[in-house]
Amino acid sequence: MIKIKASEITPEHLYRSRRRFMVGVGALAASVALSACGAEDATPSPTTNAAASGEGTSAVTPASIGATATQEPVPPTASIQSDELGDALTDYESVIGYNNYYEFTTKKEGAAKLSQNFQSSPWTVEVGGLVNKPGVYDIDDLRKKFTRQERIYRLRCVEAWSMIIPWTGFPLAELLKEVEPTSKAKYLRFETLYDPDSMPGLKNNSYQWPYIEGLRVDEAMNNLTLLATGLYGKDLLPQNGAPVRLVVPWKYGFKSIKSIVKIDLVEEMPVSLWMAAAPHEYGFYANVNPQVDHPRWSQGSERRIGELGRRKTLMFNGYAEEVASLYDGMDLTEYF
Ligand SMILES: Nc1nc2c(c(=O)[nH]1)N[C@H]1C(S)=C(S)[C@@H](COP(=O)(O)O)O[C@H]1N2
Ligand SMILES: [Mo]
Repeated sequence: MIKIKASEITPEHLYRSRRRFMVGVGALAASVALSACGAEDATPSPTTNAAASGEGTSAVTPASIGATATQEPVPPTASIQSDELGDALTDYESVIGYNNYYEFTTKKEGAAKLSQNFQSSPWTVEVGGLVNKPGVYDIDDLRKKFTRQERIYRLRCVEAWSMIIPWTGFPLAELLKEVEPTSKAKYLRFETLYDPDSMPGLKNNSYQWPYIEGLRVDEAMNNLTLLATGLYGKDLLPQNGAPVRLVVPWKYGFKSIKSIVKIDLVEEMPVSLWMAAAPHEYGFYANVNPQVDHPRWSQGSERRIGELGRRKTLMFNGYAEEVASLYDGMDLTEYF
């Protein structure tokens, strides 16, 4: 089937408008149906479906969000189906069916099935270290406390494939303001759940578990940096990092750590799982950069899931305007 570019069917002012903030009314069913329509034969087939989450898909009103806030705000109406550069959303089935989640498996089409009984509730996130107000947050309290927004972001995996995903979540900066990092805090260290009983991939001893990631405090404070609790207007499914994961759209996908149980403010640069596994291949920064190739492959282009052919990879994944100044004066070949 011939793919009609979203830019051809979406009014200029809509798809050109910068980031979209939404509060929670819209036509979920229409949006998902239309997106699924755009699915291509080349996309991998999912091994599970949304019904597995047990979440309803009915529209939520702003009032009901204020009341319980346990359900995701619904995604934008069917007229918004692209990111701010006009790229069409990746279809839902691919987003939930083609995943990297090594705690379950290294096979992208296997993560959905192997994680389908993963218990993401009850769940707490411990925030501590160099902060004035450490706390243990229940996931339901996080959802109530911080107004969730929709952010349509490009996800660029270091393996040179990419997707466009409509996340729901809140800026990490809001949580940081709450815990008040001290002046000594320079980095954040994130940790994924370590549960060998439910995560069969933890038997893979090529990696040092738990999965760890890190950000500099100023990167974490950037308005683009999101703690996501949903996508396509539904709660996250396990394979996408339920119940809460990081999304840092200008960095390679592996920085966007899933199923977070702990966030520590620290003085020293954390060593991530990938830095420990292959330090010459994966650095701390991992900013998307078409000029710095992976030792084993080019980062100059990427395969957008659902499309044939390749696209040019953009500096900072297209978010240079928002983030380039964070790295002023740094040699990005050295700090890769
Ligand atoms: N805990 C954990 N987080 C993780 C991973 C993982 O294996 N474990 N994979 C990363 C990689 S390599 C990518 S590309 C993204 C994929 O996110 P998605 O499956 O939701 O698209 O998650 C990242 N976060
Ligand atoms: Mo990735």
